[in-house]
Amino acid sequence: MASEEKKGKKARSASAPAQEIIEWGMSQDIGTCFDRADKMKPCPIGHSGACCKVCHMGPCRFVGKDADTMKGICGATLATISARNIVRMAAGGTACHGDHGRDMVFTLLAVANGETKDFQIKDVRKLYKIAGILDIEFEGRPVLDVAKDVGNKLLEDYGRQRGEMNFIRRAPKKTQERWKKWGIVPRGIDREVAETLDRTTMGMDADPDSILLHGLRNAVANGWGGSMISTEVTDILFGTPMPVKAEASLGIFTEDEVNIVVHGHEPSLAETMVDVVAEPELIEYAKSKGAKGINLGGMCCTANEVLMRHGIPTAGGFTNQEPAIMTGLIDAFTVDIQCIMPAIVDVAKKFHTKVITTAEKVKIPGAMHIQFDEHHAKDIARQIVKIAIDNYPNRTKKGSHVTEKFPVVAGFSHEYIEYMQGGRWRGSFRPLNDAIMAGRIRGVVGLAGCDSPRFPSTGVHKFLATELIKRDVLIVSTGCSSAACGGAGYLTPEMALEQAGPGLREVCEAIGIPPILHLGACVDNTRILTIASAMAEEGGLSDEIGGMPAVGIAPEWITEKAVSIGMYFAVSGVPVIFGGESPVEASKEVTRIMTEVWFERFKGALHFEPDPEKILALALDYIDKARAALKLRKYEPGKFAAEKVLMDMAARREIEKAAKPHLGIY
Ligand code: NFS
Ligand code: SF4
Repeated sequence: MASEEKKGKKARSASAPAQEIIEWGMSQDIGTCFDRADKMKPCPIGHSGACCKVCHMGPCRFVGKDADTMKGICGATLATISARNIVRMAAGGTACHGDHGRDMVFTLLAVANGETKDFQIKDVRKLYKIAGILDIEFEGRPVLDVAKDVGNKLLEDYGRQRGEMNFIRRAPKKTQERWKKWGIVPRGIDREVAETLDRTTMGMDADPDSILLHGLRNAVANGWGGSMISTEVTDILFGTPMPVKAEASLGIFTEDEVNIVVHGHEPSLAETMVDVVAEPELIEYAKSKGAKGINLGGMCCTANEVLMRHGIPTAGGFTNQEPAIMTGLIDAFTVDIQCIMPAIVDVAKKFHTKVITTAEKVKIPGAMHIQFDEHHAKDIARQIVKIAIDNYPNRTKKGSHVTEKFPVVAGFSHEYIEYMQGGRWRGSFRPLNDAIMAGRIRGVVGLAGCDSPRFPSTGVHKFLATELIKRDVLIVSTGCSSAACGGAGYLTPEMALEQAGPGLREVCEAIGIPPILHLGACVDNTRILTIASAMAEEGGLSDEIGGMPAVGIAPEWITEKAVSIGMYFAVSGVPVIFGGESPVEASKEVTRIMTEVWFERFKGALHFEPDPEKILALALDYIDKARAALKLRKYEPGKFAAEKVLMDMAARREIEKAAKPHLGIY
């Protein structure tokens, strides 16, 4: 071990506050995922997709120079088992996002059926928009009746055995035709997940192309199913996001307030916490224990949900969860579902922090469990806040308290992006398309996915974010990538002035937006799908999602959800590049199918590329080739074609003044 590492100085995170806390932790012998990542080297056979363990004759390991020609005990080839492995990962991801969406629908139905008073329909316009897409009559009907029909219709997407999922119709016609041609329009979310597991067990589908095609069907069931349902129903219940100012970093916690973290993915409990921490009785109770007030902070995608809608500060993404507790300032660390490291309980034991699990399907030995129930949401949230307040006087051990934090602007929904390009009455995607056609904006990158302890975490996000905007690429970001960009100070409009290329800067200044638009949680990647569909419909670029000068990048991905997301973007027509080593590295055949064959069929692909410089080059190459294929002006920095002047804020306000008071943003 190098002496720097011994002293705990090895770069773990590209975020200075996180690095400071992690170093302090190492000096105190408090281990984190970073230390465990050093010790736990991945098995190279499984890591590269060359191990099959779907039956107990194995695991069969395809190693050595004849790996390409060897067979498992059942006769399966390396390509077969490698394809099976990756689509099984994608099935896990679709199940996660699907279940999350299902829970949101149950909450919507609880509201519609009058079973809870703790939630309402906050965005009726969005409800009507979705009702319209689902062919549900809404005019003149009671809102809750419409909500009930919407909820029940979306629930059908889970159990449908034959036919097509509802939101497939939102994709451009040409994109849908490609799915139909290859027989991969999903029927129901649960059915596609179950069939993935069925097809990939011993003695089932042995054709790698066929296995991977079903993997794509399973992925469509996520992107145009579970995740999209989650985004839309969450907007209906809690409001469609509009830009908000907030703060990011591990420096958001305060010494003189009760600090409560909401971590996970589902917004229901977190939304309720936002309400109850403002209740005067609870604030008084906090004061009675010596605190000045109550400070709520988010983590991972639950953070993104309440950041987008309420400006609740975010403490960051996946790798920040243990360091957050190491500040010594967290009185209650509340978790719901997904991406929760069981290790938080071990770190919490070294401080006074109470870890509280709240989901029936996520329990952690050593944590306190308080079951969330949407029928009694506020009572449960109050109970948790009281526990945190009671725990405030127990802070004894000093942690590593950092104070540096960064301003962020978040809250860019599909609807707001449309609105910002012309106001409520003239909103469209025309200005964005025009800016791309004119070469002001070279292309669009969706920067998404996790942050990983296997890199200096968040570092590749930061590198790509700055290098891309410098080259006039507009970034839309989600999930922990947004947390990484926020924690680096990149989510402000000023960033455009400082770092963006001349064309992108001009567009950002005219509209008043940052060059990196925070679109929300990982389920909100579906906002990118609907934005891309709207751009296709607007005209002037590609008439389908495929062929757009757009690329998806998940440079530090770690989860099965990320694999499912990567696949649904690929099959929707977006070339996707994942960082890190490839989980199908062992099979050239599977790698070829996922890049070349998928590109021929769907105009999308899923690459794995560990070198950040090469990720950047590959993304720009895809963008420039798409521009050339669309016969758009060749991108040259600082040189653009004349185009219609973008509507600025002042012009938009003029239109707004003339209009009726607006009920929503679309
Ligand atoms: Ni997405 Fe959000 Fe983060 Fe990765 Fe996990 S929190 S759902 S999976 S680690 S980006
Ligand atoms: Fe080996 Fe075939 Fe069993 Fe896989 S399914 S473990 S390749 S025998």
